[in-house]
Amino acid sequence: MRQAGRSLPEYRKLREGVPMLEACARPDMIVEITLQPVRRYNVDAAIFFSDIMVPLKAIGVDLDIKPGVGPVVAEPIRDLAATRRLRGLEPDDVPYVTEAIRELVRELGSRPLIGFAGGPFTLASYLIEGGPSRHHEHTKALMYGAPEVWTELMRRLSAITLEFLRVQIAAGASAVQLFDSWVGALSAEDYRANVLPYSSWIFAQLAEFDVPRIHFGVGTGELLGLLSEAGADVVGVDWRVPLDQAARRVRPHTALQGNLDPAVLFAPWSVVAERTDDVLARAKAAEGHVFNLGHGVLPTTDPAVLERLVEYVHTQTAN
Ligand code: 1CP
Repeated sequence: MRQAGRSLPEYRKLREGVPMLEACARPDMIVEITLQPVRRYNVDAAIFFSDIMVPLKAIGVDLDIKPGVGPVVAEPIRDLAATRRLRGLEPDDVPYVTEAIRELVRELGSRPLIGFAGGPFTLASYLIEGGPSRHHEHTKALMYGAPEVWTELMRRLSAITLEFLRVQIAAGASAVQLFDSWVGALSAEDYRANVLPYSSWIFAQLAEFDVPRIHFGVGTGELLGLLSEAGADVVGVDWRVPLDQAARRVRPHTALQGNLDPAVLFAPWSVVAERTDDVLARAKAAEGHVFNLGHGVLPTTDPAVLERLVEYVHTQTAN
């Protein structure tokens, strides 16, 4: 999840004076930051250090990732002309991704590396709104009011996302996650009509590779069935829906990922342990489970608690 390493002092030290997007374009930094949480927490998989905005920056979109804010786009995209200026992504646009992943695969040995990309709705929201948004009002205005622009934007973003994932798979990533983080802002009907066709296309194109595909969004209790219908092997669940209920909402043979509330890590350890037991117990109803938080690690989380959590999950799940 985003910011897994940000709670670490060694991460903050390494990032001192290096802007986020610069760190994402330097293979040495990508490798080191990806490995930091693996070393510290002994997690079973590494998540590639990058950001969902990296491929958009790589094709020339004028954007920055501002500390304490997130992605900010200089000229929001709201018409057909601006949409048509979004060109396709080529592997040569992101040579640092290929280089870093090859090196990481060597360093990680048998431990899997999870690659990722942003989902089309979430990327569209940043481009249309110009930055993080609570209500996604400009995005919805365009989706409802200018369907030809929406379609063109979703097509182009889906192609960019697919290529970004392909580059990561080609370099050796062993699983991929599509973060359509903000689709929970949509009703099931709007999701089905305006986003599902594009996510389905991305997952269908990925089927030719032998890598598990994970699909995640926040606040998607009402959309879990559709997120699995898009073609994912694993659906990520935030903390709002218990995993036994989530298991009934996804298609058969779909595994679940999640779903401890990241804020629970601030409660006394007895509560963390109890909630973790509850997640693990409910996950038995699912056809496969990847233990995780329900969203990103909060930056002020105590690394010692995360360390203890990973150890606890390992003990509780050891046969
Ligand atoms: O810890 C890691 O190494 C994980 C790598 C990672 C991932 C998987 C980062 C680094 N970003 C992401 C994905 C990402 N980026 C998502 C999808 C996952 C999620 O829902 O959390 C999203 C929505 C973004 C966009 C983004 N980038 C935001 C959110 C802004 C908002 O709208 O609320 C923010 C704050 C960023 C910056 C960012 N990306 C990653 C880090 C470590 C940071 C913090 C920047 C910094 O430390 O300077």
